[in-house]
Amino acid sequence: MTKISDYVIEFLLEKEINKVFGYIGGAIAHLYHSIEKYENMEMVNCIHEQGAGFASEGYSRVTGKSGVAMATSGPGATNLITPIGSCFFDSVPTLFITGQVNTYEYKYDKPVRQIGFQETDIVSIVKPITKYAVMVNDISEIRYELEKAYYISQHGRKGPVLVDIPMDIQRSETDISKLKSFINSDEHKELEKKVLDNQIEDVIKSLNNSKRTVVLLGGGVKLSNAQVELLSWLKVYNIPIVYSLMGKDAISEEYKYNMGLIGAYGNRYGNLTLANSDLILVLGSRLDTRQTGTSLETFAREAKIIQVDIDKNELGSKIKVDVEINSNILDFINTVKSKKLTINLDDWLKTVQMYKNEFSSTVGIDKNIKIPNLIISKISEYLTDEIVTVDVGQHQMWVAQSLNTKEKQQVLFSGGMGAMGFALPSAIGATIGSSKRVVAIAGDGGIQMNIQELEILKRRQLPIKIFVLNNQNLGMVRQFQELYFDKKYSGTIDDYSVPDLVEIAKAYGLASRNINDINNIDKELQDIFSTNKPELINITLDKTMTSVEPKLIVNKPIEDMHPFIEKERLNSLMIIKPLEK
Ligand SMILES: Cc1ncc(C[n+]2csc(CCOP(=O)(O)OP(=O)(O)O)c2C)c(N)n1
Ligand SMILES: [Mg+2]
Repeated sequence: MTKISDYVIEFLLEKEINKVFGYIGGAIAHLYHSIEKYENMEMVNCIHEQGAGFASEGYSRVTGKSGVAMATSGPGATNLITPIGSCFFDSVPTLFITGQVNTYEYKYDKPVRQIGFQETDIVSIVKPITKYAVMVNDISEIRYELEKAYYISQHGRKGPVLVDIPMDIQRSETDISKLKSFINSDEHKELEKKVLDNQIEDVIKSLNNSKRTVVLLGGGVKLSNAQVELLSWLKVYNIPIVYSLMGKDAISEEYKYNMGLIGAYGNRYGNLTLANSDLILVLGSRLDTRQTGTSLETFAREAKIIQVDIDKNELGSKIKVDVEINSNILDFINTVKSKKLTINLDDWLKTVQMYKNEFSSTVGIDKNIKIPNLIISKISEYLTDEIVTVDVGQHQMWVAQSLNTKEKQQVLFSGGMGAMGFALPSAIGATIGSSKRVVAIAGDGGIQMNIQELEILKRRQLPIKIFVLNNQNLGMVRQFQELYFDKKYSGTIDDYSVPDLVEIAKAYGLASRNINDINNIDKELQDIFSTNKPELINITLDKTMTSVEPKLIVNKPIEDMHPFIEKERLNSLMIIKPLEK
C-alpha cells in the first residue's frame, strides 16, 4: 500500500524531476510531507506562489523537463495563474499541483459559493490557459490523471497542465499497481499517431530556386531541441537567419549570418533582410503582428513563405503563407538535411552584410550612441554560457536588440504573456535547474513586482546577478503615451515611484551597488563578474530620455522604421520595389 502523496513524488522522481517549487498551506501539507521523505527530491520554497510558478517555468525552460510548482487551495492556487498563462502562451511544459479541500466538503454542483475553507474551483479558472486541468475526485483516478497530465504537457506543442488533489485523496493509501494507467490506454495510442508530411520536395525546390532566402526562427526551434542540427545545416549553405523574441537564443550571434531581431522593435538590418527576401522559411514562429507589423499586405511582399509548426492551428493563422507544414522543427530539419541542395546566395549575403554594417544596434541613425543598448552589449562581453532572464518593458527590447548571445547561451523572455515580475523568479528556477550563473535583467517597475524573491537568493546564495535598468518610470508605456497620449504620463511617471533598490537588496542581506556613471561600466562589470555571489546592480538611466529605437509605427511596412531614414536612402537599400508612399 502506498500513500497517494508519496506516489505523486515517486512519479516525479521517475521522470527525473528532483526539484519542486512552491509555497506551503494546509491543503498541500501532505504532499510537502512526502517530499521530505525522499532524499533526492528537494522542495524550493519561494516567498509568493507567483514566484514559485515562474521559478518552475525557468527550471523547465533550461532543463526541458517539466517544471513543477505546488500551492495550496484558494489564494495559493490563484496566485499561480500568471505563470500558468505564461507557460501556456510560450509552450513551456510545466505541471502545477494544487491542494484542494476534502472531497466531502467540496461543493460540486451545489448552488452555494463555498463549503470548505479556501475552496476554489481552480480547474475551471485555468481551463482556458492550460492544455489539461483536472481535479482528482477519487483515489482510483490518480495514476491515470497524473500520467495523462504529464504526457499531455510534454506531447506535441508543449504547455502547462494542472492537477488538483483534494486533501482526503492525498492522505489515502492504495495499491498503485492495481490502478488504471493512462500509458497504453486507447486514448494514449490515439495521441501517439504521427502526421507524416510529403511536402518536403516543395521546400527543397523553393530553397534551390531562391536567391534571397532567410530563415525566421521562433520559440519552436528550442522547444524541439533543434538548435545544433539547425546550425550545422545553416553553416553548409550560409543561409541568413532572423529571429522573433522567442527565437533570440536559437542560434547565437556568433553565426556570421545572424541578422538579428525582427518586428516592432527589431533591428533595422533584421527587418530590411526580411523585407527584401524572396523566400522565408518560418520555423516555429506564430508570425504575430509584433513580427510582421500591422500592415500585413506590405509584409515581405515579394517573398514566398513556408511555415513549419508543430501546432497546425498556427499555420497560416495570422498571415497567408504559401506552404504549411505541420511538423516538429527537429524532424523537419533532419528531413531537409538528408537532401542535397544547390543553393547560391553569394550576392544576397553581401547585401545583408551591408545592412548589418550600415545599422548598428548601439548607434542611432543620428550617429549618437544608444546608451541603454550599449549597456546591454557591454554586459554581453562579460558573459559566456550564463543564462539571461529578462523582464518586460523597454529594457527587454534593448536586450532583444543588443545582447550578443553566445553559443549555448539561453535567454528567457516572458513572450506571449509579457508578465512583469518574470525575470527574478525565473532566474531562481534557471540556476537551480542548470547549476549555471544567471543574469536577470529587469526594469524598476518589474523588479518591484516579485522583489520578495530576493530572500531566496540570500537563503540559498544563488549565483544570480540582477541588473536593474532604472529609468524611474514605466518606460515602455511612457513611450507609448509620448506617441499616442500627448505626453500625459498617467501611472507611468505620475503617481509612480521607486524605492532605493540598493538599500532594499542590503536589507535582504545581499551585495548591491549603484552604477551612476556609464563611463565606469567596464571596471564595475569586471568586478561584478569576478564572483558568483548574488548581487543587485542598479544602473541609473535618464528619466525621460530612454526610448526603444528603432520602432515600427502602426501601418508602416517593416523596412520603414521610426526614426525614419530619408526616402532616397531607404529606396537605395531596397532590392524589392519600394512602396510609393
Ligand atoms: C504584470 C504586468 N502589468 C502591467 C504590464 C504593462 N506594462 C508593460 S511594460 C510596462 C512598463 C515596465 O516598466 P519597467 O519595469 O520600469 O521597465 P522599462 O519599460 O522602464 O524598461 C508595463 C506597465 C505588464 N506587462 N505586466
Ligand atoms: Mg522603468
